[in-house]
Amino acid sequence: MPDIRTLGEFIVEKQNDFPHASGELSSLLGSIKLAAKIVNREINKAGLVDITGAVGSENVQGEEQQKLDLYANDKFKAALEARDQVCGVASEEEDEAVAFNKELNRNAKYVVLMDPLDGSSNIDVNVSVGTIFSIYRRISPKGTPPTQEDFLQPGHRQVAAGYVIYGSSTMLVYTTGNGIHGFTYDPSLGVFCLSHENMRIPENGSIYSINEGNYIRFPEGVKKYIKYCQEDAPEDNRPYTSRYIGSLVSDFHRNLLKGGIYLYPSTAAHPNGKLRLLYECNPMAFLIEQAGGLASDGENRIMDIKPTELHQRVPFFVGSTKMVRQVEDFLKEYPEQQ
Ligand code: AHM
Ligand code: MG
Repeated sequence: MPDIRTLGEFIVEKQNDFPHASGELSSLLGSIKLAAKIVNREINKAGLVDITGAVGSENVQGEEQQKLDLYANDKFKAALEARDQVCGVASEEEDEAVAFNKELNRNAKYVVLMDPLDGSSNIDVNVSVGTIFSIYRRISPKGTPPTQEDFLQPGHRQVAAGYVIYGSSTMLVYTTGNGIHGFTYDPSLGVFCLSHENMRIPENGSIYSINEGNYIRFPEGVKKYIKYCQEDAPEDNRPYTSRYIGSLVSDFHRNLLKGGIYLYPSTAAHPNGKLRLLYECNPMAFLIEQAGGLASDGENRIMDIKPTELHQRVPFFVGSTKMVRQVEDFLKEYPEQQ
């Protein structure tokens, strides 16, 4: 028998590292694992059944929702509610945070923020998409419905975070603050198997990932950084390679393994950046820091930003430490005229 360690076993093993762990977080992660399998099954069928394509409604940010977005949202919500460890969720697909009403849920200590299917416009063209999640301990007292305060916590208070990448293989990557671990799904067994224990991002990399179509309206510092990436400087591995999938989880995952930087600065269409602080940037920031990298809004550490709104957007620069620092330096050197 090969020595397979499943995600379930690994979570329990790690739980034993915390002397007073009650198993609630393990059970919560178990519900994410279950929903991921269900969504994975549906994504694999995309194109076979009439489930892809826009459903015709728009979400709170005016973006067209895809059918699978809604499907993933429902499945993750249902799985989180069923295990009674979560009192409420906030989701990219929901205008307001959702409180779970069952008494057991009202007595639960965690809230979850998630983007159930990020990059979903890629599904119709068979490109990888992902689920992103972020877990906090609630601030409001148990037994009451969760409040805004529970959802608007800075990223450094996260208890756990992770993503599922539905790619050429499906993987679940998570952290509880003790390193970041990746599990590859074996569909024949129906289990996630430990494949990437304690991932570390190289301190420097040679991949930059940005939607260069928006170049004209990038801040001056970002334009200068892109030119720097393209310069011929073989001693520094430049010119760097440009790689952009347009699916945050996939771009992040590649750069994590190979070393690189993902950038989503302010643009004409998105003056505050496009990505959402609470359920896209913060979880990725927690993961990258656990892997030895950095996440910044160009000036501040992402996880130190005090959120003011559920669907707040921020400029996002994430990846290898040296590369993120370099962008920050360019932004400092070329400040925007107000
Ligand atoms: P979404 O949450 O509506 O799917 O948008 C987030 C996605 C990210 O996955 C991706 O990195 C980015 O939007 C791509 O944006 P753009 O098409 O503007 O380059
Ligand atoms: Mg998204």
